[in-house]
Amino acid sequence: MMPEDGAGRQHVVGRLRLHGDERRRWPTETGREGLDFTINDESSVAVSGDWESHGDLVFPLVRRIAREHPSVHTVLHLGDLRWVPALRVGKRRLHLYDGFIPKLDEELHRTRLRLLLTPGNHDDWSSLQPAFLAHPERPRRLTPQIWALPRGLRFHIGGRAFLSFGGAVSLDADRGTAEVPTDDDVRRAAAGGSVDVLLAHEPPNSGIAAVERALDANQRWSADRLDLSASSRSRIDRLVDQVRPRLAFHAHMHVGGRVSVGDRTTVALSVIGGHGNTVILRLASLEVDALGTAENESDS
Ligand SMILES: [Mn+2]
Repeated sequence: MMPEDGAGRQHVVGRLRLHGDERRRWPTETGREGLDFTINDESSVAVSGDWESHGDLVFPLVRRIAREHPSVHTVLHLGDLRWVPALRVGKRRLHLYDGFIPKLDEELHRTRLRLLLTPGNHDDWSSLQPAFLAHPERPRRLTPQIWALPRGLRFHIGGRAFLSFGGAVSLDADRGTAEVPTDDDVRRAAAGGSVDVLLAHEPPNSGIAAVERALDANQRWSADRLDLSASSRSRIDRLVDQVRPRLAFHAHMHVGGRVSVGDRTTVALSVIGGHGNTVILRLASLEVDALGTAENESDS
């Protein structure tokens, strides 16, 4: 007899399969092609940093977003889900990290949330890069509820212009170049002009103290990796200078923080379990609230 969790997993994995037109479905309300992703006049979205496949912390968070912010339909995720496609072993599919991705998809399905991923260095670029090269103009649907956004993709939610710019230099190890944004990527991404919100995995050098402390406490990282990281961060600076976002979100450093210069704000999102992993972005005002802040509370 099949054990209960085995049966459950079979169900989850079965729902995960995408066929033909399902794979081509856009993250729009009708599923048709288009870069306005607004669902039912969305007024706010969740923005979240590194989840690192920690299901025990992530699944309660997903349920909390749905419970405390019922009008939110979208999680903008800034990378390092640790997304990796299923491995085929004979006729079976094996999902790494204790089935984190199928389980996450099931939680998102149950809570009626979709997740738009700005990939990090710990998402699988050996799969993402060829897909993005083939179709740089469109999101790649990874599961029924999860789409990955090509580097440089622009889209709209609730009347706001977003630019997704995924990837970053790994600090702990050399994982090749596919994860790293290039000068060409910056040029192409900037060509469309200014945006309201930049979504990046790699941080710009915005002066957030916690980010600078994380980089200064660098004994575990080699000088080579730190140099590559510095040049990658300066590319994000150039992108910010050119697209002039009112709000620039990033992840990757596993610390939270925020800095404002004039009317421009940079927000660093922490790793799951840290303070400030997830925030709520109100689209009309571009105000950023802590999770759990009542939706009308600061409307004065
Ligand atoms: Mn990262």
